[in-house]
Parts: sequence; structure tokens; C-alpha cells
Amino acid sequence: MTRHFFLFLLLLSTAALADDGSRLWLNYDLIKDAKQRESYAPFTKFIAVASDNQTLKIATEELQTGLLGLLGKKIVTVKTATTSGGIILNVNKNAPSSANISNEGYEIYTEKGNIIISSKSETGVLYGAFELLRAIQTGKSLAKLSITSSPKVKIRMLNHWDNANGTVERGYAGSSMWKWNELPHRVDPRYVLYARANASIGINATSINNVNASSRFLTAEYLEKIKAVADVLRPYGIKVFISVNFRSPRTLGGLKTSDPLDPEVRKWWNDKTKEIHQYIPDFGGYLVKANSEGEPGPQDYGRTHADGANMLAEAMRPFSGIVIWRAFVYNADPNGDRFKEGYAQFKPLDGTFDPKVIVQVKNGPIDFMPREPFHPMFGAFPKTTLGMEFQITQEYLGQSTHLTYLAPMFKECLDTDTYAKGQGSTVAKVIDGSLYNAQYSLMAGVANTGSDVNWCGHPFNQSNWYAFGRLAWDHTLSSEQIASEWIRMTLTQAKPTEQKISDMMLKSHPIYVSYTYPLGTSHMMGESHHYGPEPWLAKSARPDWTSVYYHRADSVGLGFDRTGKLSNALQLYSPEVQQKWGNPEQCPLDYLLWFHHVPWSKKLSTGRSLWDELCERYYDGVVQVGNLQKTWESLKADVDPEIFENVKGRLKIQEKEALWWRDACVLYFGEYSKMPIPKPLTPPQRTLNEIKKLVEIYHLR
Ligand code: GCV
Repeated sequence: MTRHFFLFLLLLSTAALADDGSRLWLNYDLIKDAKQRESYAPFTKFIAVASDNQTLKIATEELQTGLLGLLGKKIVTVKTATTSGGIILNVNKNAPSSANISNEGYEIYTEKGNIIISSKSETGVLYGAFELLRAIQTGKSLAKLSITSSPKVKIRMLNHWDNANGTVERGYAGSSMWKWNELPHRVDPRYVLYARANASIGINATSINNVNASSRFLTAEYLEKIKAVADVLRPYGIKVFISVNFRSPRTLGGLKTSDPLDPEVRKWWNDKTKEIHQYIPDFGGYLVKANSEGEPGPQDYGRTHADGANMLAEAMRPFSGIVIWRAFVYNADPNGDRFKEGYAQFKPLDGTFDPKVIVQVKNGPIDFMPREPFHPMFGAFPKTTLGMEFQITQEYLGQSTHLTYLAPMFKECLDTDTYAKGQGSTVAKVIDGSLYNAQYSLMAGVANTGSDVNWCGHPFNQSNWYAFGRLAWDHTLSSEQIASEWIRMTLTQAKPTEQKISDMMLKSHPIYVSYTYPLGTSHMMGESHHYGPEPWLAKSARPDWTSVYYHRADSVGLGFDRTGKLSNALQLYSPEVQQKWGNPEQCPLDYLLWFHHVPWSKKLSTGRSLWDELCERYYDGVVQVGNLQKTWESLKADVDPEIFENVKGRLKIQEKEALWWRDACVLYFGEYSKMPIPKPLTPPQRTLNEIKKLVEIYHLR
């Protein structure tokens, strides 16, 4: 039995059995419609590939595996095409530079009856091969294929918050996928699927360890392990980065200090960087969380973030790698406003960073809240390369029990206008480097992968990994298109079913926001585990880790006044943005309480008082979860039974937890508004004390 035929039987048998989700969106199940399969036959007689380059070999094998599964057809390979009807992989390194096609970009077109996938690089051809497979997986015609595609952002990166001991900070899909105890001697075959999945959506970089970093990752023992991972990922076009602990010169090197201006410290980093390159010649670079949440950094020695970042950039100078320095910093000031911290610390440094440094900024100024205004640093740093940090793992967005499709949230941020250089200066244009002509550009996403068989916990969480990659490649894609692709590749190609699932996905983020953080509230989750509601949290190790710091509920109203009357964080934005959000009468309701302390009885644009609108949204969110359940139930016969049951169970939990959020928040805020739950809504069937007990359980030892 040939290898391919065996693989085909395996694919058929797994397709016939239940789908455990382990194949992600690369499931390559046989297309059910025979006519559709036939329509691809004229273009899939052979694959022509002239070179035996490893990346091209991978592209060829991916096409063979994919087409075997999708079409049930074994495709032969040839060195050169002598007839028509095949797929030709073509690397043209000398192709003239064109504004439209970058090195990683590709073209797919038909010529003399063949499909040509052409790029200046092998990786570009691999991306093109995945695009061709996606066209077939999503049911497109190949007859007049004409695709030209280049990534808009240069570094498209996953940030793993995985620890050396196998745990994952904010991971909700089991333990770490990296088996540090096994590496380098055993290389888990899952790393190859990880690489394929990432390459299929254009992700080309990964930082493999937590930004709360252990120095252990810089020891020779771990560098050997990381090298083994880098060797697997390299032919898929993926570079490895390491998150570093700023104190490493002391902890590993035995130096007396880690002061970035100390010559011995600089030498230590220079030597360490050289050593890393002996293991990983194309090392991507360092990712650094410094002077944030207790992590060490240059400020420990009276130095600035730029001093720290530039020291590492200097160490990286002989190499192609870069330094990614995070802007997620905030001081514990009970009278301050965390919203302004990153901006305040970094603004004086604009223009002082080495060109090899990218400052990585979270999408919003607080911390990956379900809806945040864009970070005021975007558009305000013309002389610094800023990268985007999204969170794919759903720390504050339902972890792995709530269906929350994040593409609309990512896009809401990317599409917002900063007005930094006049109208149209969107966040996306800051990030892709086009607004300030940046040499580098970066979009990073905190990964949601883990040891769970389906990688991401909730089956729908896979769509957020997928959406992140697709948007990092092209932020102009619509949430609808990305959802449609993912559904067709993962769940079904049947149009009516696809539409129902797409509808669920597109509604899911607004629904989640409704029953957790309506009207621009934020940061009211359970202390430290960040699970469930705890709006009453008033004491913590730091004032800005409580809930009351953020919602500011009192007898007058609700919300954080960020106008000139109090924190004036609004002033960090351009005048046009200030105008949009600064007036409570005009501020969009979704952002209202981010910027204004609004009286409970104030009438909003909906015609309801703040209190009534708040209740309305909490209650409606719960009703909408019920609707998600009903829609899913109606799809029982149309989706894979294992996935159906898995999602059904999680929707049940989501319903319970949505009710928990609703009751906790309306009962708690009701103590301040002193207003009744508006009719015809039924008041919660439990007391606030009963709800508080639910949270206490999570703090018991
Ligand atoms: C990696 C939040 C999370 C932390 C995380 C931090 C960060 O505070 O709760 O777990 O630490 O963000 O982004 O550094």
C-alpha cells in the first residue's frame, strides 16, 4: 500500500468517525459534492516542482495530502510540466521588485491550462500552496484563478505565555504544547502540525516562552531544546524568539548588576546573543517585559526602557534579529489613572529607541478588556516603531467556556481612526508601518494553544487563532469572510449551515460584552484567576487590581471620568478623537463609561436611563446566549457529532455563567443606584450574598 493511499484511508476513516478537532482547519475531509470534486480534476493532474528545497517539498506534500483528502485523488509530482492540467510551483528570485508583491507574497494564476503558484521565495510558494488549498476547501472555482497577495505586516507572531514547568499563564487548553522535558531528544510530531497551521495563515514568528520569563531559557540546556523546535519551524518560514528575563546577567552570569549601561552587562548580552546564534542562526530576537507587574528591568538601576532595549539591540546588531520591548507598564497609584501609564512612561522616549527595537503595545490602554478604546500610544509615536499585541487566549473573554469570535474586536481596534496625520490614519496604518514609513512592522497575538487534543479548548477558539493570522496578513479582510473561510474549512461547506454558524460567531462578541461589560465598563472579573464577575472587589495587593478602581460606582452614577474634570486621559488622543469620545451626549454608548461618570437616572440616546439601559443589556446578553443555544441545537444533524456535543456542553456553561455575570452586576450596582430592575425584566432569583459566595469558592485553599 503506498503511503498516500494509506493516508487517504486514514483521512477517510477519521472523517467517518467523529472529529476531535485535532486537525484544526486543515482537516482536508473529502468534498461531499462529486460534481465539485470533478470541477477540480482538470487542474490537479500533477504537481511540477523543479527544486528539492525543503520548503518546496513541504508545499508539495501539503498539496498532495490536501488534495488526496479533499478530492480522494493521489497527485503525482514531476520536475517540469510537459503537459497542461497541473500545479506548477515556481520560485522566481530574480522577479523584479514590485510594490505589490513582497518577498513573502505570491501570485496564483492559470496559464496554458496549468495553475502557477509563483513567488520570489520558497516560503511565498508555501503560502500560495495553502491559499490554493483554501480555495478548494472553501469551494471556489479554479478556472480563472487570479490571486496576488502580500502580507501587510512583516512580523506576524504568536506570543506563547508558556512556562518551563509545562504550565501556561492564562492558558485554557490544557498544559503547554512544548514538552521541555522531552526536548531535544524527542520532538513531538505536534510541532509539525503547529507549523503547518501557522504557515497556512501566514504566521512567521513565535516567541516560545512566557514574558514573565525564566532565565532558564537562556541556558545552554534550554538553547539546545529551543534549537530543536526552531529546526522544525524553519522550513515553514517561522522564526523563533525568546522572552528574556532582564536580570539574567545576574542570575545566570553571576554579575553584580544587570544595569544596561554597565560594560560587563553589555558584554554578557553580546556574548549570550552570539551563543544563541550558534544554535539558531536565524534567531528572531528577544521579547521583553520589563518593570511591569514585578518583572525586573532597567528602571531598577535608574535607567529608561530605551536604555534597556537599546542595549539588547546593540547585542543584536551583527545579526538579523530584533528586540521587541513591551509597553505594558503601570504603577500602583491609587489616585492615578492606569489608562495613562504606558503613554506617560514611553512618550518622552519617542525617537530614542534603536532602529532594531519595536515597542509592542496592547490594543487598549488597560489590559485586553472585552472592549477597550484603542491605546493612545497608537498615532502618538511618530519616531518609534510600534507593534500591536492582541490577546488570542481569552483571559477576559470567556476563557474556554464562552463562544466569543474575536475578529470583530480585533478589527474594531485596527479600523479606528487615530487622526494622527489627518483623517484615515487608522490604527492599522500605524501597525503596518505605512503611516510613518517604518522599516519593521509587527502584529503579535498571545497564543491560545495547549495540550488539549483540539489545541484550543473550546472548538470555536480555534477560529480566533485563525482570524488573528489572517488579519496579521491582511487587516482589510472582513470578519465575515474570515468566519466563512474558517467554517468551511473546519465545520461544513453547506451554505445554510455555514450562514447560521457565521451568524452565531458574528453576534458572539457583542453578546459577551452585553452580559459582562456593557456600556464601556471594564475590569470587574474575579481576582487573579480572572474568571467570573467580582465587581465588589475593593481590596487587592494593588489598587489598580481591584474592580472599584475602574467602575467608580457611587450614589451618583457609574463610570470613570477621563475628561478634564478628573484624569483627563482623553487628552492623550488627537482633537478629533477627543471630540468623538469627550462629550457624554455624543460618545458612542459602547465607550460611554470608559470616559464618563454618568448619573444613574441620566437619559441616554436609547431613551432609557443609564440604570435601565445597563439592566437591559445584562438581561439581553443572557437571552442572546439562549438564542445561540437554540441555533446550535438546530444544527445537530449538520455538524460533526463530537463537535456538536462539545459545543453544546460549553454553551450550557456559558448560559450559566452569563446569568452569574448578570445577577452579580445588576445586584451589586443596584446597591448604588437604589433603583429597581425595570419592568418587564424579572429580578434575579438570588441575593448578592449568595452570588458573592460563588466567587469565594475560587479563593479557598
Ligand atoms: C503575562 C495581564 C495578565 C498577566 C500577564 C500580563 C502581561 O496582567 O493577567 O497574566 O502576564 O497581563 O501581559 O504581561
